[in-house]
Amino acid sequence: MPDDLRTLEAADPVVAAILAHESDRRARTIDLIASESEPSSPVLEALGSVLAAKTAEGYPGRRYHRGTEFADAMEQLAIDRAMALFGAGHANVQPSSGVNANLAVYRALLKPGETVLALQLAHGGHLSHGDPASITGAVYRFVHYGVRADTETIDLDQVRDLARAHRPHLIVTGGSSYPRAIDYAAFGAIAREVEARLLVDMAHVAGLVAAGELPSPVAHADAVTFTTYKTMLGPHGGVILSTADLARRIDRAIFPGTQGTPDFGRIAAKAVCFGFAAGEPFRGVQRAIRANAATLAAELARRGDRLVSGGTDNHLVLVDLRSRGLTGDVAEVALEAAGILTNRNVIPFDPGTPDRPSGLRLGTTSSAQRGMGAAEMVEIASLIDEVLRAPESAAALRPRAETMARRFP
Ligand code: DSN
Repeated sequence: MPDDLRTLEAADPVVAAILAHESDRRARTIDLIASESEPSSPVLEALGSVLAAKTAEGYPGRRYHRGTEFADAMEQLAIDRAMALFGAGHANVQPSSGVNANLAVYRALLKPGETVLALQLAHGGHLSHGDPASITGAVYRFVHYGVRADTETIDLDQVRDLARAHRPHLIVTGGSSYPRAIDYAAFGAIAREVEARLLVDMAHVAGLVAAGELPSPVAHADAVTFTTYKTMLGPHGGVILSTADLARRIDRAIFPGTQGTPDFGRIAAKAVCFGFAAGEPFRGVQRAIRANAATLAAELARRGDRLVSGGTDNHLVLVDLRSRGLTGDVAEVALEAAGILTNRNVIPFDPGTPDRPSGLRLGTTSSAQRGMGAAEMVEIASLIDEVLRAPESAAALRPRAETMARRFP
């Protein structure tokens, strides 16, 4: 390759320009998307490293291609770090996403058509927990539990009643928009009573669990899935933890069951992520994520917003916009015009639709990583309040958000 084509900027200035714009967009905006984090340089370096070019189906020591000694070393390192971090009997670090991780657990533990009991999407679950729009809902028979109407927290009595009535093969808990801590011990007891397996999807809260900020599900569940790009602060991708006796079934469900060759750049970046997650700086970020969420929730509530479940135990806040006469789609567009990124979200018992829901989901991972604290959460709550009072004038507030964002590069 000619020397002048060895850098991206020289080889493809169009792509380089889009990437430069994306970096600038991040620098100018305040990111409250609960499923995002800021990519660190070591994670990005590992992600785009030479290992990204390696093809090797199988597992360390059991590959279908040659030249795999360093791919093996990297995958084993990631596995060992993940097992140590969470105290798990087994880890599979190959899932390309959280959905793939869940799909593989279903494939490992269920036959098509078998019954699964899971948290419904609008009550905080996830599409891959048997939503009719997901392949998971087409292949398995899902029954859904929800939250109580009065507390908007998981109704454990309903979970127990449905488990006794339907005798599911698998019970699933966790999800994408549940702002409260989950009683994993209670789920473990219900699963044992009806002789079901238990899967905990901790995609959103894995970093808080790793840091000891939230209780761990590992001792109570047969399998635990999570993604590495939310509170874990790592690359896009998924992970499955399980008990040691399920190791072979889980591994075979990923390869050859549902995936081919893994992305070893991603596995290298996951190893970096797990290494970082074992240290004090990571725990400091996780404490800040929770503290920021608590402050943001309190400030919004003080300004009259109704929060689903009344607040938060984790990194996310779910705002019921009905008292403001708004829907989530209108709010997220107005907030983006003001330089604040969020996402519309269904809420429990939502009269709206996924495209026009009653809720707005906010998360504090990026803000904590960037060093924002209580004072910034007060200012952000004030900005959100002003935007939602007059969405049509949102763009006028953009300089305030941008000035704050630039103070925390
Ligand atoms: N599950 C989606 C979310 O929570 O936003 C993407 O990770």
